[in-house]
Amino acid sequence: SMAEEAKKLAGYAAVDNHVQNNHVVGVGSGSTIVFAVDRLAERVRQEKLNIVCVPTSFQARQLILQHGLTLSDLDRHPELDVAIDGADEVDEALTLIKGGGGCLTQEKIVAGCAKHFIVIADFRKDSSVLGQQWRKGVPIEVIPMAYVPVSRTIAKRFGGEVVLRMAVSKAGPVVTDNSNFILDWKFQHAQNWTVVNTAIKMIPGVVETGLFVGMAERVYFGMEDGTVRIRD
Ligand code: DER
Repeated sequence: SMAEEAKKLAGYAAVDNHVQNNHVVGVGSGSTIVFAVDRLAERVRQEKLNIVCVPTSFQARQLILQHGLTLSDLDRHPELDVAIDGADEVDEALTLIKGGGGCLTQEKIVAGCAKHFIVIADFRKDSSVLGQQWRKGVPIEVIPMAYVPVSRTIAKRFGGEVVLRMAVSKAGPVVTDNSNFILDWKFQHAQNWTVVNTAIKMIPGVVETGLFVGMAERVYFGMEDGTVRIRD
């Protein structure tokens, strides 16, 4: 489909422009990153690159292993050369909503350990303000025993509606790679995301938010016309 082709364009551009020999590479989660990992494995084979990969989820770990790439971790490599990951939506200031796939916590940790955090996305994620196209709200990872008070506090302080993310192929709520729950905060209008992100993180029981503020260095958008648009 057009969106799949656009994901491939973005993934290839990011890997070709930012991964070099002897690099430690953070590998994101979701569907767009699959194209980036395909390209990474192709370049490793063709150019005999010596790189190691740090995953951001069980899914990313499987991708790394399935592609025969070298798996590593933050114990061995607490500082990465580059992290590449997708996003659910990007605004003009490069603030991201992430967590559509429920992997936001390890994604943010790995992104924060990288010298360069590079985002790859198809044209559907390219917004001027958050909420314009992504309608599922901001994912927030919470400690399970606290999800009700955290939900109430967010709704009371910031408005909108907060919903516990329920699993599709499992009875009950989604359980993250870190054994936590996910809340989706359907905000009503754009906010000062720096202030809101900090305020939500301070609520006891909140593990992490899907608001990536001031973290992305550059975003590669694959476009409908086969071009790649760069925002940085
Ligand atoms: O859940 C996540 O954080 C993913 O990285 C998401 O932001 C992008 O997933 P996609 O590439 O499948 O749209």
